[in-house]
Amino acid sequence: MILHMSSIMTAEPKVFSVTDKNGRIITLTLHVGGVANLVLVNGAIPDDEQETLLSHIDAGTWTPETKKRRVQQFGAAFSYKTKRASIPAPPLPHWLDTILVKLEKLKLSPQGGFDQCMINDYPPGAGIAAHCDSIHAFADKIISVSLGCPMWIDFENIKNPILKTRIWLAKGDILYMNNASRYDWKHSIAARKTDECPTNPGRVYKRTRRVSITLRKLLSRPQPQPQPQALP
Ligand SMILES: O=C(O)CCC(=O)C(=O)O
Repeated sequence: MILHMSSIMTAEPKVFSVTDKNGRIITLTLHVGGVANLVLVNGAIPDDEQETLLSHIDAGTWTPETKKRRVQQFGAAFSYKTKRASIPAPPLPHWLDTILVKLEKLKLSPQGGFDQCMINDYPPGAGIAAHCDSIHAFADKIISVSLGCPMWIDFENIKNPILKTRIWLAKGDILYMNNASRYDWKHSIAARKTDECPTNPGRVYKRTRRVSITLRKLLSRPQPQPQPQALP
């Protein structure tokens, strides 16, 4: 019998460790939170690299996405209205290379590499509604890099919404959604000002700013816009 991976709704987490070039131990959890094929890479981005990334991001131009959340897009701009990434956007900036190289080494890149990036800026109280990234715009394999304030990300199974779980995203963590975790589950971040502490559930702490970098592979590249004809 051939069992398609996406038919596995939940799976037992498995933990692996690798050492990076600076001797830091990075922990990878497969099927994190019981979500099949979801991978969490703890501490993937060291503090100094996080600061460099944030300074590049803060030198960029933001577009409001909701009342609170703002975004920067590269490669192509995704529209939540059309569910397509067909709007031309600047190419992926070179300062993303440190992440892209890391993802290649960890074997978390799609064939041909990532070519679309959305940076989300979450001020305290902002979240993102439950969604499964558009299957019309993006291929399998989606990355979210967390910078700034740690937060819970919620997962809910689309076919069986009773299956829910939450995963703690600390700064410098990378979350990798592929196969079942990309297609069969919605993910969201609750819009609220405080979060429950993961190690001490009785305690809450105030949220501060979180920034995430989402990397995806486009199903098709935006067509160049026709140039206006010069008047005779
Ligand atoms: O902020 C995150 O980690 C998730 C972002 C996300 O879901 C998206 O960009 O579609």
